[in-house]
Amino acid sequence: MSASSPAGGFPLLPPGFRFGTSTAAYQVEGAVAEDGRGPCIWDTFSAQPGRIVDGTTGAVAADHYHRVGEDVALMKELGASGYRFSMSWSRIQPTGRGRPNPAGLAFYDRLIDTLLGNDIAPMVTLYHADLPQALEDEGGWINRGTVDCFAEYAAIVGERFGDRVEHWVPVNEPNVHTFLGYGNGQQAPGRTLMFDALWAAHHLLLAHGRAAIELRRTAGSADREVSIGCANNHGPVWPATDADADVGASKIFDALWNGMFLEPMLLGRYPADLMPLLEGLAEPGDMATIRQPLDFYGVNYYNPMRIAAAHEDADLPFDFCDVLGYPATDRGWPVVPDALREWLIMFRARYRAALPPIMITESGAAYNMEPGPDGTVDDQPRIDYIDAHLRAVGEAIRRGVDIRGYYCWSLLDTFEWSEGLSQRYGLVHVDRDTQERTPKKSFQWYADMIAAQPRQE
Ligand code: BGP
Repeated sequence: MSASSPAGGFPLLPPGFRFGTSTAAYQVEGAVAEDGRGPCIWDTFSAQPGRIVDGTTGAVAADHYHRVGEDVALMKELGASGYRFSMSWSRIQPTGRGRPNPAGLAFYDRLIDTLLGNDIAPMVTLYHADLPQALEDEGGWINRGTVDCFAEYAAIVGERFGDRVEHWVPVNEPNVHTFLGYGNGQQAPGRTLMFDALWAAHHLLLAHGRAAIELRRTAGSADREVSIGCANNHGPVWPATDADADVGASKIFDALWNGMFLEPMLLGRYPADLMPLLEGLAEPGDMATIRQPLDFYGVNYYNPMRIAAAHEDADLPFDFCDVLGYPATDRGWPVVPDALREWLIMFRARYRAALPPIMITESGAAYNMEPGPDGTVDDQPRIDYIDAHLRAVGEAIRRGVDIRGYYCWSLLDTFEWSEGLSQRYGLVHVDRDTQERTPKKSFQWYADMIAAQPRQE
């Protein structure tokens, strides 16, 4: 099987650039009721009829919990030097507070040690959308007390794994979690608070800051490097037309989606345009807590968004429009690699001195090919997607943006949140019945591409 690169040759990135893959606990682990793990909001949400398009849950997902050895062997075969995964908070603290569960800690010991034994650097996300249900029952991220629990969890994890883990991400995509989890209810915990969800945004940002402090205290030491970043979902926001109303609506949406999360982390303040909406969220000292030194800035990029002004009686001031004129993934998202390049260049131009080196902490596409008669999975569109996005990253680097790595979403076909098992993002195909792993054509391409990179002197 030949894995061809569309533009001929492979995209080449600077020596030392890190290639990895990315997953999240609830999306791959399964084993939701094993070894003392407590329930999380996704267990509850996915069990409710009508929440998940195909009626599935993450109860088994990709069964990664039982297949760590096999999955790390696949990463090794890929030649990846990094793996970004998340820890399940409710595996470590079943109710989100108190004494840690030894079996939960032992699972991550095993995963981390297996990675290190194969020269793969772990990047650990502490929280990827899976709040312990017991904390949701007390108000979840709307409740400021959840932040204190998160700081305690971060200290447990930092103390236990800090001797082996260098790269840390406290919170994955606080914007997605706020707006889809607490704003419109499309994801767990399924609450529809509209603008009141902004409390969740503030508390997730505070959780990022408090955890960063705890990780530096527990995981870092005089003879130990610790590298703390973030993984924020970003994408350019385009106005649907150049009419003033659409341009205005797209600016508000851009501030909410992009600015509201990056400006507190980088500058210690919310975007001025949003201040009327955010009045009263921050207590004294909060913004300084949120603005912790970052060793890298993680960008999760999928696609640009197109926004129009909503009609007057709508709940929100903006409407989401299709981005037309581009190919789409099987998930329906437009494929626009140039938008990644442009966003990265704009990002650097706007925040220059405040911006640490960038990591692409997620990038990938859903294409749902199944194995053909000869058993191979021909997912050439995923190759084209990754190839083009890596070239976009390379061009941004040549234009002066400091980007150090790319973590493809995802290693495996995952439980894809409200899409359930219906969307496949993996470089490796997972049979939903047998859990058999079949590396796709894109896996071979990613491996060949990594092998073709210039070596560091
Ligand atoms: C990101 C999440 C991932 C993954 C990915 C694909 O927002 O961090 O967990 O789900 O999106 O998502 P989508 O299918 O919505 O593009």
